[in-house]
Amino acid sequence: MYSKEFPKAFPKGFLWGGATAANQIEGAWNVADKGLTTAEVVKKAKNHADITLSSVSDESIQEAINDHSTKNYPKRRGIDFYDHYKEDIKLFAEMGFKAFRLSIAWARIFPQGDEAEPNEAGLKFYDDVFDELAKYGIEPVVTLSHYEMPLGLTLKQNGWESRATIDNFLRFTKVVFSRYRTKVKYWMTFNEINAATWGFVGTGAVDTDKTTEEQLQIRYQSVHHQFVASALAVKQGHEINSNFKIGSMLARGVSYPKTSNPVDVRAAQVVDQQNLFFTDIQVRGEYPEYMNRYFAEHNIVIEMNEDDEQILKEGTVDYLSFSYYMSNVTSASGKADGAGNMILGEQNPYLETSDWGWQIDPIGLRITLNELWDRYRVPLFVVENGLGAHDELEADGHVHDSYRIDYLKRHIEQMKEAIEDGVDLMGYTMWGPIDLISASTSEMSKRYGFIYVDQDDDGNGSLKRIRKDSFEWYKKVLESNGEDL
Ligand code: BGP
Repeated sequence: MYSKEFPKAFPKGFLWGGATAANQIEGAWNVADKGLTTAEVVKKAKNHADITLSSVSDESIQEAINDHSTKNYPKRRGIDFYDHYKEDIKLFAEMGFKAFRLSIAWARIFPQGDEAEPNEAGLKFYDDVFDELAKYGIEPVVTLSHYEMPLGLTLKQNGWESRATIDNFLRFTKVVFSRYRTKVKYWMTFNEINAATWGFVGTGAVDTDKTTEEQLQIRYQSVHHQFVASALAVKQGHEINSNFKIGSMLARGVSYPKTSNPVDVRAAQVVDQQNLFFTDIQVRGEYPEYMNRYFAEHNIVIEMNEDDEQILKEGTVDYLSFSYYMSNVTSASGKADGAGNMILGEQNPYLETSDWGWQIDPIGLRITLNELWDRYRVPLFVVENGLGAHDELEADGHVHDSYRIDYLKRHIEQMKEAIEDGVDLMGYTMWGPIDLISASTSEMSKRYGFIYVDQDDDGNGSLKRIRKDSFEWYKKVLESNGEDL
């Protein structure tokens, strides 16, 4: 007879909380000697169709450098977390956060990316933030590079296209690992590392004047440099503090075939492999075979140093974190035009969509968790998930966001199912606990938060923080460790 117990609840110490990124919340873009970042030269766009993530050119960067407005470049103002962090962290503590994911803006520490000495004022800011979190027993979960790098490195060496950027990054990581050695335990290297295949936002490399084939070459070469940098950072971090937990971060969505026709099933498998390629390297420590054929068929040649393969083997991550917003549908004949999604995929007739057309699929999260656990057998961490919506501040002074509660509740239920399936899940930091600037469109009106921020798309508003209905709901969820949904 075979009968074993299985977990029936979220584990003790589960890292409940919320996630943000420096360039979407901090503001203070030119304060305390901070340098300009790649995120701060990407213009405001009204919707996804308006932007392709590779749309930055040499000319538009020059234009951005000369234009000091935060109206055209909202990521320069964020929600002014820089001056509101105490108030914001207090609100997170009130909800009972166990963890808060944030990123360090590399350009606060090395303004141009390659100075001889780090910028003390930048380091001090994060000291203050971590100390404030510690007051409430909230664990910081730190992303070392979240969709940005010092613009100086783009201007000088086209970002991650250059191998030299690995050394720049490792000097930055050494400084922050050492400085925050006792304040931060959980780290991750690159946010949504697969974003490198979308262009500038991930690579910091300008490639708009290139052919599609040349772009692929630049993007895969850039991400190879990130793989090496990530692996070396994992090793470096463990040498500085062997208790550090350093993870990878992937934008993940399960890929469904449009029909049971094997050609569709195969097409979905290819999309999946293109996605899992990144974690295959960061978790398993080597390039997967299926990419050799892909590279050959697209004339991509990855330049590697002799010891790169060894570095990748030795620098595998402690845990795998990922963002989950949606699933994808793929067919052999269809057009992956992004109809139902952020970047790719076709519409799924069984799913509802968000105000921005992202397909809502809680069961897909359970499937994803099971798949990732089966494939990798390392602890998993959901570090982004949430609903971007148009919220209304109503006459009674409140935001009644029952749709957000519904979205999060259904995803948390499926996480619990996955835990009962046997998945080792460390935590859940939903995306944007406080309203922030959208990564893709730079809108303020695409809101994810439990906390409303009084600011419009042009930057008008008092920046006042207001608790939404979901605030009280999440508090209850955390108090009950995920039991009371
Ligand atoms: C992820 C990014 C985040 C983020 C989120 C929501 O891809 O890691 O930075 O913002 O998506 O996307 P958006 O802001 O475009 O709604």
